[in-house]
Amino acid sequence: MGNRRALITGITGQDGSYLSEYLLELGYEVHGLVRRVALEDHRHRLHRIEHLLDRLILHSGSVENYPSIFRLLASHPFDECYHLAAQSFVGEDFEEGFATMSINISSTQYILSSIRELQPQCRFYFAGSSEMFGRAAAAPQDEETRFRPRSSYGISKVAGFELTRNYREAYDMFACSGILFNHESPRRGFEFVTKKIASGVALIAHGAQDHLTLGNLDAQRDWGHAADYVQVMWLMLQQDAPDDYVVATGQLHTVREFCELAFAQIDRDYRDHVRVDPRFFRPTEDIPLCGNAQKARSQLGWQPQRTFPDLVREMVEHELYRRRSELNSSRQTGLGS
Ligand code: G4F
Repeated sequence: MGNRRALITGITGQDGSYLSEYLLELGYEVHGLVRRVALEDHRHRLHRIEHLLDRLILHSGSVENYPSIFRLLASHPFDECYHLAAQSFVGEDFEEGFATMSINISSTQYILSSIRELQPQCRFYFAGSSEMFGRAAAAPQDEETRFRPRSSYGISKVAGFELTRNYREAYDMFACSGILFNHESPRRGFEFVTKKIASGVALIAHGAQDHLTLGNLDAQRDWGHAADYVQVMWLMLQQDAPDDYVVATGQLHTVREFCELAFAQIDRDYRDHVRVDPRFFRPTEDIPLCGNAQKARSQLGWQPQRTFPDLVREMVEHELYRRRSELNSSRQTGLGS
C-alpha cells in the first residue's frame, strides 16, 4: 500500500481533514488542492488540517478554475481522487443559488474531464448528498429512491452524481458516488445546527450567553459521525467494480433530542435556554430524510462505529474545552474579565 497517491479537493473542510488522517494512516501520499488565499492564511483557513501540514502536499489552485485542475493532473499521477469540494450550506435562499449550482457542477465536470484525458486509471469519488432526495417520496431512502431535490445545492449534487455515472458508463472510468446523509463532528462549520447547539451550550456553561436561538426543534435528521463516513469513501474505491452507495445510520433524531443530550451534559435543561425563532425555519419534509445503508453494509462491510449520544458528547466536550482554552489564554494576556 506504501506509495499510493491520493488527491483530495475540499481538503480543508470537515470531511477532507478526516479523510486525510485516514489515508495518511493507511500509508498514502496525500495531496490537496487549496486556494492561494488559504495557503497564505494558515491559522484561519487551514485550522482543520494544521496538525497534518508537514505530512500533506498542498497545491495552490481552485476547483472553479479548469487550468489549475488540468495542470495539477498533468503533473502528478494519482491513484485516487476524492472530490469533496463544494459550496455546501443548504439554508440559503434558492434565488441566490446560482453560484452554488455553477461552481458545484462545473468543478465536477472539470475534474472528471481532466482525469479522463490525463489519467483514466485514476479512481474517482464524488461526494453526493441526501439533499439529492429532497422532497423524497418514500422513507428510508436507498440507491433506488428517486431524486427530487429542492435546493440549489441538492440540484447541483444530482448533476454531479449524473456526471459521475455518465463518465463511468460512457468512458469506462472507475467513478463512484457516495450519497452521504448528515455527518457531523467537532470540525463541523458553525452554520450547521449541531455545531450551533454544541457551541451555544459551551457559551452558556461559561456564562458568556444565556440562551440559544434555533429554528424547528422537531426537524429530524439521520446524523452520523464524519470520521465513520470518510472510511466508506475509501472502501468504495477499493472494490472490483465502481458503484454508488447510500451512507447513513438509518436512525432519525430531532433537533430537540440533540438539545436535550447536549444540555444534559452541563446539567441544564434545554427548555430553560433554547428559544425558537421562525426566521430559522425551513420548509419541513413530509417524509423525513433517513437512509438505508444496507448495500454499503453488505457489499463494503461498512458499519458506523459511533452512536448518536457519542457524537453529541464529543461535540459538546470539544466546545467546552475550546471555550476554556480561550478564556485561559485571554486571562494570561490580561484580557479576561
Ligand atoms: O445542520 P443543518 O443546517 O444541515 P442540513 O440542512 O441538513 O444540511 C447538511 O446535511 C446535508 C446532508 O448531508 C448536506 F447535504 C449539507 O451539505 C449539510 O451538510 O440543518 C439540519 C436540520 C434542518 O432540518 C434544519 O431545519 O436542523 C434544522 N434546524 C433547526 N434549527 C436548524 C436550526 N438548522 C440550522 N442550520 N440552524 C438552526 O438554527
